[in-house]
Amino acid sequence: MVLTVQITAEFQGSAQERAESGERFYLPLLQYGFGAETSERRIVMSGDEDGGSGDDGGDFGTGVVTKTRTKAKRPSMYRVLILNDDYTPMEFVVHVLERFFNKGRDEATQIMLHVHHHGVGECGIFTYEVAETKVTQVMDFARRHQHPLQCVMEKK
Ligand code: TYC
Repeated sequence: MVLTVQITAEFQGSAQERAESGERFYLPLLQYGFGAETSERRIVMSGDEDGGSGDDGGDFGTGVVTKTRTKAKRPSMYRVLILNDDYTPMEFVVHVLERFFNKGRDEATQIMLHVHHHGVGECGIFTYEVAETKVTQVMDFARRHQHPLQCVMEKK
């Protein structure tokens, strides 16, 4: 059976809002993705070309299909911070910043000195799972080396 699908389109919102929303509308064999010019409110399907005398028993197959909207949300971001203490060697902190946060020696040294003078400093900003992994890695590494270095995360 051949289905002719006619889309009656109407859309509210700017092109940017539409693109950012990740709007997608699926029909069998048809997909309207980002930036598509149409977003349906109502679908009219006219039935098989032979006028309805086929397998559908004369039903022309007119129907309304409801829309599936996929909202693409940006993930929340988390700051990973290290805290100052009186015992962890400066060189160890620089090494942590190089090893777990991919800092070069100069930037790692600047961050370490910032923490040393101000009490807290930012190692990087990550999604929840990545931030959690970094915190765990740093805390494990510090404990294994018997340093009291503390690493925490906070929502941005
Ligand atoms: N204050 C520590 C010292 O004087 C150095 C240090 C810097 C420790 C940064 C922790 O996150 C830290 N040895």
